[in-house]
Amino acid sequence: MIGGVVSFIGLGGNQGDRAGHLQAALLALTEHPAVRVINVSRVYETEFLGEGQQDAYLNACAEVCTTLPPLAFLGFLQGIEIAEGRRPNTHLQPRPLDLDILLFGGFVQRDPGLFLPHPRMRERAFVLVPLAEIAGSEIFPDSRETVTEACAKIRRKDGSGVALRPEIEIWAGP
Ligand code: PH2
Ligand code: MG
Ligand code: MG
Repeated sequence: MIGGVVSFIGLGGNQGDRAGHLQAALLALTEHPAVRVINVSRVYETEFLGEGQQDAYLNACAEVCTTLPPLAFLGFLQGIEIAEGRRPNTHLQPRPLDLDILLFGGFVQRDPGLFLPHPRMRERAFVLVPLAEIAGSEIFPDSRETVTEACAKIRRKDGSGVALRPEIEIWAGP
């Protein structure tokens, strides 16, 4: 694959074999001819953030390069979620796998089908902590702050509930 856009995605899940679903997602990404996985963060166990109570998530982030346009890339990610057993419309419910496009090149768009950068990522330590590992100096195209700066802010407000799980290893394949 020549050319393409660098994108960062958030991986998460809180149902079933959580590490197995993250691993399956990375292998599916690796196998797509128009996607190259460049880097993967370590895995964190994170307290559920949202209304009510849910089991803890595993979260990680990956840097990929793709020649797919953003909506086609999103469709591909949604296919992986479904292959891993996710039912449709389970946004606020427990799910085996959630794949979110966080950043897609320098794209800034408010399309309801795909907001870029991801609209809630700057409030979420479970996104920013793993992302800062692999993309600390990346600049948000809309606010001009770096991922490391955003991460430091959120850690001051709410650094709790995000625990590195170094024994859980996921890899992007050959
Ligand atoms: N995703 C959500 C809502 N809450 N909490 C954690 N810890 N990790 C997530 O990935 C997550 C969440 C919506 O996508
Ligand atoms: Mg999500
Ligand atoms: Mg999602």
